[in-house]
Amino acid sequence: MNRTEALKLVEPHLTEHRYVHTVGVTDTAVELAEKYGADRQKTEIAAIFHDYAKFRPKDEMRQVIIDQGFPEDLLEYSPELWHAPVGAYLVRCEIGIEDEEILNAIKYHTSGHPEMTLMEKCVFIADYIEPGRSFPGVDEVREMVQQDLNQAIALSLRNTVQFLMKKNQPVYPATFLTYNSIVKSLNA
Ligand code: DGI
Ligand code: FE
Ligand code: FE
Repeated sequence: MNRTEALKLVEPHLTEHRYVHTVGVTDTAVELAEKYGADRQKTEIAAIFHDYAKFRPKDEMRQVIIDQGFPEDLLEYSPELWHAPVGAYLVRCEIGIEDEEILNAIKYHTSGHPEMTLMEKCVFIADYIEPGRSFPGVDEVREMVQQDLNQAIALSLRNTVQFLMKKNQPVYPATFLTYNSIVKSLNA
């Protein structure tokens, strides 16, 4: 599947705004894959499908999480977290992508996880810094990603945790575990 074919498959599942975001994530992730040496084609496909399930009804996502045996603690946290694992599942069933690395990059694109591969990191941080994003702190992360991919991820996670805390929202434990793992590796 090439870029054009993949974009055609994802487009009907997204709003126009989210489609533009997806193209931004894809271009950014591919640039990072080339810079840091991740597989270009796989990174591109993962980025194109990363938000595939973003607009599925909550009830459908909840059911997939239960039926597929995904961690049920997800259901106690923001539904914003659900589209990542559910997306990986649906991309396998509906698009036929079987590559585990691609599916994992989709599955973990929101919280990350403590042992992210290079490709997962490229998709994760591209989602945060693509050109359409304009929240406080994003430029600092854009600059950092040119120097050090892990530092950039640590910064983005710090921002996300602070953002959630300021809004009095709970933080999903995997987000903390990802943050801890990256910060420990920086200090090692
Ligand atoms: O799907 P996108 O908007 O492109 O980006 P995303 O998949 O990173 O989702 C971001 C949303 O998820 C944002 O509303 C904050 C929320 N989120 C991210 N990490 C956590 C979280 N919500 C909770 N409750 N806990 C988290 O750890
Ligand atoms: Fe997302
Ligand atoms: Fe996204």
